[in-house]
Amino acid sequence: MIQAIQGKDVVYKKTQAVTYDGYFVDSPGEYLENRRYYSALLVSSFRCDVVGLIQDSTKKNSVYPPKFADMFNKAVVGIVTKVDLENSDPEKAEEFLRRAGVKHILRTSSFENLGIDQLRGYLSESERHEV
Ligand SMILES: Nc1nc2c(ncn2[C@@H]2O[C@H](COP(=O)(O)OP(=O)(O)OP(=O)(O)O)[C@@H](O)[C@H]2O)c(=O)[nH]1
Ligand SMILES: [Mg+2]
Repeated sequence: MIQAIQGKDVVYKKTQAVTYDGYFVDSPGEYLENRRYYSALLVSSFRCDVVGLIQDSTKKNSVYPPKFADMFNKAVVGIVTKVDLENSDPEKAEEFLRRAGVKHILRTSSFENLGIDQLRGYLSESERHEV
């Protein structure tokens, strides 16, 4: 996703730790799976303008607990991914994100370049977004 937003070639690279790429801070998905790591996510987001919560639209479940978004006390955007796949269920993905307290949600595919311009546009206006 970060590669696609920056117009780079999309190549698979597992996020092993909290990393930086341009204006982006990336965190391993595992940090969401264990509540002990929530504090690491909070600290990592401290100087960010926007937090993006990613929801894979092919998944039957979600790692986000109710109102997870409120923890950050800043603008949060919900990013539904992999809408290019046949088994994609964007409605369900949006439901998970809304339950997590996300109000603004975009449907995307990094592979097919869907929703990426909209996401880039949202992020470039991020200073004007309300919490
Ligand atoms: N079909 C499809 N597959 C995608 C898309 N974006 C990513 N993938 C694939 O999904 C898998 C996981 O993608 P990542 O972007 O690494 O996911 P992540 O959430 O960063 O995962 P971690 O780094 O492990 O936390 C990889 O095999 C990607 O190639 C997409 O838009 N469409
Ligand atoms: Mg990653």
